[in-house]
Amino acid sequence: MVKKVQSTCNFCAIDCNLDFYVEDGKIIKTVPTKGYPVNDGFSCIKGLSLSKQQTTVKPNALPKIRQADGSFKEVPWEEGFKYVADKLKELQEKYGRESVAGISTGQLTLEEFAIFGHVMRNFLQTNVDGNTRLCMASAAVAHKGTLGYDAPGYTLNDFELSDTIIFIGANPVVAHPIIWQRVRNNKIPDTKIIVIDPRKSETARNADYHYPLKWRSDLTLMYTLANLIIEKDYVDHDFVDNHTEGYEGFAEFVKNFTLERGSKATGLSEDQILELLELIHNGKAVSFWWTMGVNQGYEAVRTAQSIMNLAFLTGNVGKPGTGGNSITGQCNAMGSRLFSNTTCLFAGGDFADEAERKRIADIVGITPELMAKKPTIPYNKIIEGINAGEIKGLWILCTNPRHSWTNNETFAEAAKKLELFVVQDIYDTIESAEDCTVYFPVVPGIKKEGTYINMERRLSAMRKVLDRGENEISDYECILGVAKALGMGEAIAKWETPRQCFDLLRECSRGKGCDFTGIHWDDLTDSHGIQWPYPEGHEKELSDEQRRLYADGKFFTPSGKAQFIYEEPLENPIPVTDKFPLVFNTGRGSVGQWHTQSRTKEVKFVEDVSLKRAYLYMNTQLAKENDIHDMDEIRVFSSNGKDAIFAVKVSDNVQYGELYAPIHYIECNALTPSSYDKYSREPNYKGGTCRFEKIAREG
Ligand SMILES: Nc1nc2c(c(=O)[nH]1)N[C@H]1C(S)=C(S)[C@@H](COP(=O)(O)OP(=O)(O)OC[C@H]3O[C@@H](n4cnc5c(=O)[nH]c(N)nc54)[C@H](O)[C@@H]3O)O[C@H]1N2
Ligand SMILES: Nc1nc2c(c(=O)[nH]1)N[C@H]1C(S)=C(S)[C@@H](COP(=O)(O)OP(=O)(O)OC[C@H]3O[C@@H](n4cnc5c(=O)[nH]c(N)nc54)[C@H](O)[C@@H]3O)O[C@H]1N2
Ligand code: SF4
Ligand SMILES: [Mo]
Repeated sequence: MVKKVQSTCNFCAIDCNLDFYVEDGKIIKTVPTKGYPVNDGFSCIKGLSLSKQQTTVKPNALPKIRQADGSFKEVPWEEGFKYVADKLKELQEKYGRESVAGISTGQLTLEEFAIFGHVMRNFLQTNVDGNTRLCMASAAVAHKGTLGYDAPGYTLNDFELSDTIIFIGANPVVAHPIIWQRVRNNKIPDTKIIVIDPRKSETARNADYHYPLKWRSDLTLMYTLANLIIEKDYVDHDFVDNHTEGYEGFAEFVKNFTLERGSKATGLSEDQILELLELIHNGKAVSFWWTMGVNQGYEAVRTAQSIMNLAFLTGNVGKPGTGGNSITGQCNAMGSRLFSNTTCLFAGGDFADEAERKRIADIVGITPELMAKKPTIPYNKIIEGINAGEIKGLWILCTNPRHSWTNNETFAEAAKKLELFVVQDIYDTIESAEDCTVYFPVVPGIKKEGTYINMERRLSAMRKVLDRGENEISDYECILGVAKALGMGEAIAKWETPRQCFDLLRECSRGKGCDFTGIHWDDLTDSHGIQWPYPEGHEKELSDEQRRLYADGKFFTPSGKAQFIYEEPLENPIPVTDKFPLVFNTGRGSVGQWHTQSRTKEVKFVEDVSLKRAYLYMNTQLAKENDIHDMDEIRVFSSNGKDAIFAVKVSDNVQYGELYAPIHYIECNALTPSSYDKYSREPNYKGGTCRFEKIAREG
């Protein structure tokens, strides 16, 4: 008998739905779900190959504990839980509460990172940050300031309804193929696709206009455009007067951003900036979309806010095809921002708000004293804390920081210093597991269930496609096992299953921006997904399949108005110098490769076309001047003090002043800097500098 199970792809934040056909315990066919509002019968190669997870590389099903002689011993699950629970307690008793920490993720289910946040942040009263810090922290902080809540307002349909689509530091052709598909579905005559990216990315190559600005000059560009919009009176005064605050100060502030200054800072000609200005002015439905080219910078929060400012100025908010919009990275980064109990209480509340703490404590079944009292220390402080000998225990799940962390050798050093280092992953071959003291093997998404929230706030269901084998457990069960071994008792009594956990989170959302009290677990099975907000009692009026926020011009701030937030651009903390004359730009390399490649390595047709070694792109002219040919090797020296060897791909798609290294090779983050946005603490991943030496060819 063939059965069909609809589930959610757990790679990127589109959250495509797929129909898996299963026979005799095997997936025989995977078909993108027809009629699903997100991906309607399409998907990318990664979703189609989900059936490959753990087929060629599979850890044994039992946990492993490192022994005194360095070898691993497999133990029954109960013993693994007890070992980790005892060790966590022992370290806390010996070195203090915050001597243990966790690193969570935006790629697990809502329920999984919620229970992890509950155990670690509430019961153990310590720090847990997530890999979402590496990705969406800047957008989240920007949203909170400007909109009053971390609530991107758009729906994916807006790509089809916008006549002027502006991508800023975003490369959806590679990173979000379904977005590109939606752009191509756009039937509005003469739609303009505009890309602002120093690199002639795959998206820039397919766009109508490409503005190859200098790295990290976006903030000055946005302020210059704002100044011109105001000077020429292209302002939507009705929107600005009724729905925003801070316009006067902003208008005064941007006066200094003359066309001349903008041109000098960005390297774009004055004519190019004026052309862009007119494109924005002439568009009837203008949408701005930013991703990591903005979020991963040293003034990322302000840059993100400067993009939203342009949308407010021109009244491109809340209407079809408009918005200053943040594109999300990982499948459930949106969920983790609200439900990981790291930077805010469940559903977005403030740790300092006593009434809200009490409300949440009652729902999740603990006393308010056992609720986390403050936001976590950020990711970099966790790694620095380990290296300083203050943090002795670390538990990471569904992330591979030895590879993905910025200046990643600092993580390698840290890993060696830990007395307890738990790695919970679907592969024991990942770089981060090399120095772990405990390895928890868990099943991949196709064998579990839970809830995802995509970039347009849509909840969708992950449902069990394949049954589990002997001893195989999910992340949820694994964390629950440790929770029980810790003696959490009553404090974990309401958390027995993902379904129960979903009910708790649903109740936490009541009255908050993300209110989804109208959504029950079963509503999501075989569904079209449901966007938040979806409060109980309003189901009928909200039933349409594409909803955007802010159509009423109301924001989540106390005054209900959006805020103009702005600040003088900072000096670049890592300027190019004579010693390090090139920018070290980094990002995605291909549609088929996912981050640290642990998962996509299993996909044969991705492996077949991917280079097996680290490489980077170099401009043709620069290569010529240095007598470098395609696939020659160079040693790159970074201003972070490290060096690494790469093969060169010669290309005019990168500027003369940059090297572009795909992140899928561990060498890339050997060279990225320990530099962060000061508000979000997100790494300035794309802002390193370097020089290189050619390695002599043999023969
Ligand atoms: N195939 C694939 N898809 C993915 C992922 C993957 O690993 N593989 N990862 C997912 C995740 S988690 C994320 S966060 C997204 C990321 O999605 P994107 O942000 O679209 O991808 P990136 O390649 O990181 O960066 C986008 C662009 O930023 C540009 N950039 C660099 N510096 C600047 C600058 O100063 N200004 C401007 N304007 N642009 C700049 C880079 O040249 C690059 O083209 O992709 C998601 N999708
Ligand atoms: N230089 C540079 N560095 C970057 C970036 C950049 O643009 N430039 N981008 C940053 C961004 S945006 C991101 S999001 C990060 C991503 O960085 P990571 O999160 O470290 O990368 P992944 O390879 O996605 O790691 C996910 C891990 O989860 C495991 N896994 C998969 N499914 C499951 C599961 O169900 N349960 C468990 N427990 N494990 C599972 C996988 O095997 C893998 O080891 O990288 C960041 N690093
Ligand atoms: S990776 Fe993203 S675009 Fe590709 S199938 Fe999965 S959710 Fe869809
Ligand atoms: Mo990301």
